[in-house]
Amino acid sequence: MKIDSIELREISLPLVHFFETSFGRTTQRRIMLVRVRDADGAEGWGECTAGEGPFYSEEWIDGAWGVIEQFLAPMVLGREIESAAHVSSLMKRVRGHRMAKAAIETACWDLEAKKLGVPLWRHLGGVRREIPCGVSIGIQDSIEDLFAKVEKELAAGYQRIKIKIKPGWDVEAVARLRERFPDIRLMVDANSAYSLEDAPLFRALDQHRLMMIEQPLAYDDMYDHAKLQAQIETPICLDESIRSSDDARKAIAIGACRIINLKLGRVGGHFEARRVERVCRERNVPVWCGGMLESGIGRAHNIAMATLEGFTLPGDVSASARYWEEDIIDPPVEVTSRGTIIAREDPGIGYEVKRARVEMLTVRSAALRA
Ligand code: OSB
Ligand code: MG
Repeated sequence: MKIDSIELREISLPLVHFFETSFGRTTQRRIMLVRVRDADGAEGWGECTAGEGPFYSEEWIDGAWGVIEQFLAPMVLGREIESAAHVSSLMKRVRGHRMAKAAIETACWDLEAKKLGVPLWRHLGGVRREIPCGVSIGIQDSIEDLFAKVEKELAAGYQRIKIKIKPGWDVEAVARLRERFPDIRLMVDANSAYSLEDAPLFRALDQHRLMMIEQPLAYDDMYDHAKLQAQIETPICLDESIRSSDDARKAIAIGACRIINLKLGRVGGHFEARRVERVCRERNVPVWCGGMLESGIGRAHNIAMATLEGFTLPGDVSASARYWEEDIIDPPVEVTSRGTIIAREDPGIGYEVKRARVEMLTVRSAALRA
């Protein structure tokens, strides 16, 4: 394939409910979409998962926009590319900026699958058409608000509940939740809000039969996570710390985690995500699909990835309606009463991009050509 044009768009999309983590509260998403086109006019869509600010990781929307315009797009445009699996290697000279790379790379996969007339999930080698889903519930203003949220999601059928924690909203919230819902599959995500000195707090969490504790320590750490894992029973799941299949291999080898949250943007796209999945599968380490408050385009890519064999635990991929009044894809992502999403058989990402809606939401755009 040969990419003739890369179109960037920023859309502005308000969340139905604010989402709060240990690193901040989001009410309005700024989302960068990428559309790639080849000489035949075929197109593919990707979404950049960089946030509004450099708080989850170093990447953020304006940084990603700049690095794509100045460096990444010129490395891909006009080049004869064997397949979507080769797109990452073209951008290798740029260090980091994985979410920016993934936005382009995943768009190329959508384009390739559409040209082949196959659904992206099958093209990636997915084996499971129906994927198990959980929800990620942000930090709430009160425990009553948290109970109400959890009740609503359980009623909708979701298979596991993840709550965000931070100092001051942790053991107590978990203990109260566990008391109220003794049998649910429950886990917590700290987004790096603690240090090894907080080991006693994590030992206290051990009593509450959590499925896992996600990213308790620093975003760029593995060593301290290994020390913490040795002191607690509950499996540690790494999110922020795993940026590549090499990271996954090393983290597993030193005992820094027993589960991995896999996010397409964080590892640079589908090619590297498949490698992470393989490293984990070969070592019997379960993976699950993380979320970044994506619009339908990013969500559709997540669904495709989550059909791979190693994705054995419920992910943070949930219905469009939990995030948006109206999504930018048709149909919106829906979840069955069993708490699953069924991957679609239409070519590529399998959902139609609502062009008029995207146009209406666009706050800036750029058209890059070879
Ligand atoms: O750490 O998993 C995370 C959202 C933004 C940034 C980081 C994270 C999250 C979530 C939300 O947990 C998952 C989702 O529902 O999209
Ligand atoms: Mg996380």
